[in-house]
Amino acid sequence: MKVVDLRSDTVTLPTPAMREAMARAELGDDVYGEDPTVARLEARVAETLGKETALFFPSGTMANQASLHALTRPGDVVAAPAGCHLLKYESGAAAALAGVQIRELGRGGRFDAEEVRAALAPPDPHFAPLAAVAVENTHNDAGGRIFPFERLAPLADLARERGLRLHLDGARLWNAAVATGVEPARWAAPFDTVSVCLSKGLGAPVGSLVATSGALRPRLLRVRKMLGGGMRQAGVLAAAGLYALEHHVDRLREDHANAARLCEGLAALGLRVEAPPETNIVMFHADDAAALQRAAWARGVRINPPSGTRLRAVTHLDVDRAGIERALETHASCLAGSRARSRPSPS
Ligand code: TLP
Repeated sequence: MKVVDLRSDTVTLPTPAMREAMARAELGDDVYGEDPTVARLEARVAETLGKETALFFPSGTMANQASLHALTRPGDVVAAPAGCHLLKYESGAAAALAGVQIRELGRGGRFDAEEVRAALAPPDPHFAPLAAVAVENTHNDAGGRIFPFERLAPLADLARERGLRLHLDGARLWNAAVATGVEPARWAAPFDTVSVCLSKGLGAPVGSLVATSGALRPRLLRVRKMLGGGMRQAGVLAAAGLYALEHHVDRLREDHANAARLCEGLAALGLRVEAPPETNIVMFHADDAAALQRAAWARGVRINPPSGTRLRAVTHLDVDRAGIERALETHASCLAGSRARSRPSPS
């Protein structure tokens, strides 16, 4: 039985053509700056995001944390959307490594310049200064929600006025770009650092980049080395990323269509879906979420382990429309089974 794995878009396996590109990659030692394939990937991502340079990292977490490190000093405050990956899913790294405090703003992945202004501390030694603002686009915990494009210009104005640095966690920026038709470079423009992932919807096995200015590159390079992220013949991985950028960006719209179908089907089964997905993540609720997740798993359909009644399903390259239909049939039969069991037996 083929497993339908909807836990995350991180679970994709490299396709045969991607493996082929990896096998053929020209290599060198990237800590010496000598891997030509890494150099090509960095140049390609810098150009796509409209930045002077980009730096290859082993993970999105390291890319985010190195960016925070480069933009702040210990004791600073970073404003970021409530439920942001930086705070919720990076194991306390912002506090432990950059030594910053994260102040959560807004709801559902969104906030605006006025909320940032209200978070500015008066120039008084009692208060930690707000040094940077982070946006997450798309926002994972808010169900792949897209940050409103029109809120970026006021944020950039405020950042200029108050000397704030701006970081974008763009792990799924490609999804936002495909869903809105707004080019990645336009999304990236106001930010000092932009982290993007190759190992989510794009289907590469490993890899993230931080796109930034030439001035910030040496600092990021040093932090990457401190964190143990200097990789040697990393061109083998960069080749997968180059392949993914060439072949797997436009198809993200299929994942978005599959997420919409999944949402509609789950709602038809009587499950509460939080909102119609804007990209590839569906957040939904079941009374006994843990039991539903376990029962579906036993039938070969995997969704993320629940938090309370909340469940997450993410569509991606390795699940086609037939897989989505199977996930829906499986959920229907699991729910029918649990309803039958909870019916009082005739005495
Ligand atoms: N997200 C993972 C888990 O860590 C929750 C997932 O399955 O969605 N930024 C965002 C917005 C992310 O969603 C993730 C991964 C990262 C950064 C970190 O990327 P990695 O896993 O490469 O460290």
